[in-house]
Amino acid sequence: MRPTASNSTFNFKTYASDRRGMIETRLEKYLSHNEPQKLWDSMRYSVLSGGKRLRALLCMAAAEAFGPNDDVSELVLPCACAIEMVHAMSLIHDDLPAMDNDDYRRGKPTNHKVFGEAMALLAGDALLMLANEILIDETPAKVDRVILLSVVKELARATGAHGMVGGQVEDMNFTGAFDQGHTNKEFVDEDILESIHRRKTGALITFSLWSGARLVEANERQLIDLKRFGEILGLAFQITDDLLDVTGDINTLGKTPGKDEASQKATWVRLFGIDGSKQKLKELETEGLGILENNGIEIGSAPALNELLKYAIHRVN
Ligand code: GRG
Repeated sequence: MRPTASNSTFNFKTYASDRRGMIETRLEKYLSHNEPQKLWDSMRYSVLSGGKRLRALLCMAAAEAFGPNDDVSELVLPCACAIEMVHAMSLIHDDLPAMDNDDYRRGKPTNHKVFGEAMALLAGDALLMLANEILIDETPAKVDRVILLSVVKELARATGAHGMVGGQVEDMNFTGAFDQGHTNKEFVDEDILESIHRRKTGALITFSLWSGARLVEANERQLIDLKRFGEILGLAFQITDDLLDVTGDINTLGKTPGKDEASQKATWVRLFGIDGSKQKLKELETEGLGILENNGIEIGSAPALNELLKYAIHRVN
C-alpha cells in the first residue's frame, strides 16, 4: 500500500527495511545460477554484499508515490534490481587498479582482490548485461512495452557515455589519471565539478527515480519534476560522499577513507572546504524538499521520497 505522511504510522526505518528485504530476496533469485561457477560467485559476491540499496529504494518509492493505490512493487522490482546490478558493476570496475585501486568495499576485500582482475572485469560486464536481461524479461506484461522500451533506453543512457561512464572519464581526466605519468591536470571549477557529479553519480540516481515513476505511468509534469529532484538528490549524495571521505572512518564507511585527497581528486570538499560543502548540502536539501512540496509531488503522498533525500544527505556511510 502507498505510504502517506498523514498516516502517522509511517516509519522510514521500517519502510526501508521492508523494501530492502524484498530487494535482497529478488536479487538472490536473479543471481541463482552457477555456470560458470566462478563468474556467478564473483557476481554474487559484489551484488549480495550489503550496500544501502538507495537506488532501488528510490525506484520503489517513486513508483509508490505515483502509481495506483495498491502494491506496485511487483511492477518495479525487476527494474530496482537491474539498477543495483549496474551500480554493483560500476563499483567493481571503479575499485580496479586501473581506476581507484581500492582494497575494501562494503567492509570486505574488493572483487578483484578475491577473484582477480580479469574475473572482476568480466563479472562487471556480465552484471551489466544481466541487468538489461532482467529488466526486459522480468518486468510484468502488465507494463506497456513502449514504456518499458523507454526505460531500457534511459538506463543505457544513464550508464554509458552520456552518464556514468562519461562522468568517470571526466573525473579521471581532471585528476590527471590519463596522463601516463605527466602532470597535466586541468583546472576544475564548480560548473565542471557539478557536471562530473551529475553524470558519474547523478545519472543513475535520477534514472532510479524516473524509471519507478515511468513504469507506473506518472504524467509528463511529474516526470520532469522528479528528474530535477533526482539531480538534486544525486548531487547531494555525491557531496556527502566527498565529505565522508574526509570525515569518515574505515569501520563505518566499509572502505578506505582519504582516497580522494591521496589521489588529488576533484571533490566538493577540495573546492569549497568542509563548511562550504555542508552549506551546499543545506541548500540542496531545502531545494529538494521544496520541489516535493510545490511541484506536483505532494509530501503527503510521498513521505518516503522526502526521507530518502534526508537519508542521502545525513547518512554516515
Ligand atoms: C557503467 C559500463 C560502466 C562502467 C563503470 C567505474 C565507472 C564506469 C564509473 C564509476 C561510477 C561510480 C563508482 C561512482 C561513484 C558513486 C558512488 C558514490 C558510489 C557509492 O554508492 P553507495 O554509497 O554504495 O550507494 P553502497 O555500497 O551503499 O551500495
